[in-house]
Amino acid sequence: MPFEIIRNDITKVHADAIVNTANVSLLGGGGVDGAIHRVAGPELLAECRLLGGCEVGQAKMTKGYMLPSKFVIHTVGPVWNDGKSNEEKLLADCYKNSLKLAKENRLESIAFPLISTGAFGYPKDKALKIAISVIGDFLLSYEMVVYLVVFDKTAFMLSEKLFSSIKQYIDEKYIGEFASSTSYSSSISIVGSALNIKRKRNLKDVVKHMDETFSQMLLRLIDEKGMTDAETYKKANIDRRLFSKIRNNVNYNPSKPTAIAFAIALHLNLDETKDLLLKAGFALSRSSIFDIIIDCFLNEGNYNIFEINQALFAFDQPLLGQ
Ligand code: AR6
Repeated sequence: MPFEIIRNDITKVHADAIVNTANVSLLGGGGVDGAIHRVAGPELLAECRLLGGCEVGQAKMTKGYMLPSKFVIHTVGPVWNDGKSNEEKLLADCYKNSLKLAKENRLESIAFPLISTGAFGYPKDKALKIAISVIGDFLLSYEMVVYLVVFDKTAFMLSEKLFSSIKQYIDEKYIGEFASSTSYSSSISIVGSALNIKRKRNLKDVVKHMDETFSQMLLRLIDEKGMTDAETYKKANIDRRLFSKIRNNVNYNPSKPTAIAFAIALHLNLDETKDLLLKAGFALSRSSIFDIIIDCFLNEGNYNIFEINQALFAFDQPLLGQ
């Protein structure tokens, strides 16, 4: 998956580069900075001394020494004051400049911590939104694997308002394990009743495309929507190689999150999403939190896969994409 949110200690992440939340001196500190220097060893500090510090929002690169990552990209986040002191732009610059350095050095993967959200006090939900938006934009035009590594509990991941509106949606829709089969390969009748939404599609169209496989339907929809392959797999958070497998194998069987990711990329409505899922043998169910969150976003017409993944992560659900 090109963009992944993971829960881990960033010093343990195997990526071409990990990003350090440094300070302007680049001579070490606490938090991520302290952890990285401890694992990398004294040679890292020796190289940092040669860099002459770093301005807020900028980024500089060193080797990774004893770390599992080859490189460390040091960036300096803004200290949170009141939100009116250019913090947002400076934080976005940290992500942009780190990604730019990674691109210039042809790195294939990079792992970010949530910059500024520790000692520098940036509110985590706001910081996460900026991270997701900058990384998401970058991945629409460049191929790289980007990890966002979070360390602690996940409730902070969403603003209180978004979290409670999704929670309320789940509470209203969820019908419990006992009420229906949660099987992802449920039959058509479950698809029809699962979310109790009226079907809106042309019967002629349905009959005409009855024999299509998942791959055929996907490729047809891409054409019909006037999208390119690259646009589609990027918006689906799907790796180019996986996409070409699907394109080249008429009988390809995707996982459920992959199939939904394409539905999101193609801006399908709920019925169209169900049709596409059915081609892969899946359905949406009211006894699956994952399915209800997807339904919630489709209902809102929010097709930003990174925001959907942020919500799925916050509710401990699998993410969309590969
Ligand atoms: N792996 C992943 N995330 C971590 C780890 C870890 N090992 N440790 C902490 N976090 P911070 P800042 C999370 O304080 O706010 C240093 O002294 C942590 O929970 O590292 O940009 C520097 O020298 C938080 O969400 O960075 C600077 O002076 C996030 O990483 C100053 O702190 C960032 O926390 C930079 O402060």
